[in-house]
Amino acid sequence: MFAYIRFESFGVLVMDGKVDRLFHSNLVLIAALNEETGIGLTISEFKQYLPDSVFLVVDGNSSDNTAHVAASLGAKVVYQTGRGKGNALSQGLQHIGSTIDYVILTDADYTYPAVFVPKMLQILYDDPRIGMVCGNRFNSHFGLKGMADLFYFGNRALAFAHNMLNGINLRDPLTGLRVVRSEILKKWKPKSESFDIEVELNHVVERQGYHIMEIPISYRSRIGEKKLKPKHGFEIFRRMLTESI
Ligand SMILES: Nc1nc2c(ncn2[C@@H]2O[C@H](COP(=O)(O)OP(=O)(O)OP(=O)(O)O)[C@@H](O)[C@H]2O)c(=O)[nH]1
Ligand SMILES: [Mg+2]
Repeated sequence: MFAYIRFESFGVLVMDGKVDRLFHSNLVLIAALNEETGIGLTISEFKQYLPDSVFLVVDGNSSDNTAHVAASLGAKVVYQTGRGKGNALSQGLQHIGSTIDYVILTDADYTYPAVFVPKMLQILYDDPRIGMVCGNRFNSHFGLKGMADLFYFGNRALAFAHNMLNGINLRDPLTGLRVVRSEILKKWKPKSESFDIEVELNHVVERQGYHIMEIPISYRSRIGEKKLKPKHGFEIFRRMLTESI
């Protein structure tokens, strides 16, 4: 049935490279605004690798079928009361159940391949000093074809500013694929309402005394309309400044 089955010392079952829950439980948290074309592919793919996880979609009152598609695939859907990606994730954090050990953050646009998540979880199981594992899109292992030039250069400039201002040295500080210990998130009340949420999260993890680790990932072109606009770069930069004070 399975090509190989291996028991880790602390009770995690790895089957064909998929991490299955015995003693650990995961929540996949997705902010989604008008993502009816990407949300189904995203949830289906993550379910292949994390069959026992709880899926929570915070829908930004989409005018399309996003919520319906997510619910039809078994995700719990909550409707956002505010606006912005950060606001949506903040609302989602309030739904982390007491049994959840790890929270997986990803986008609803099918950009982040789920295949990397079991390895990211494994890193957290293995090293209690690491609080968050991030998927690094800017690496030599995988060609980065999924990002338009303007956003590539914007990302690189903001990564440089992040590392200079905040002393947190990350190749991809704005990545949307993250696996985080739930105890970190349960103590966090985000200030960020928008796309600055990732910058704030990097600081929260470090301030709580944990390290952040990055692993190389591949990145696909998004399905559906992009919500991030060049103007959001200023919000992200402002958050870097306020977090560095
Ligand atoms: N609930 C909610 N989700 C949002 C909002 N704005 C963006 N999102 C979601 O946040 C995620 C990230 O937005 P994206 O447009 O993918 O931004 P990005 O990942 O920086 O850019 P690309 O994926 O490269 O286009 C997506 O799943 C969006 O649907 C919002 O106001 N409310
Ligand atoms: Mg995206």
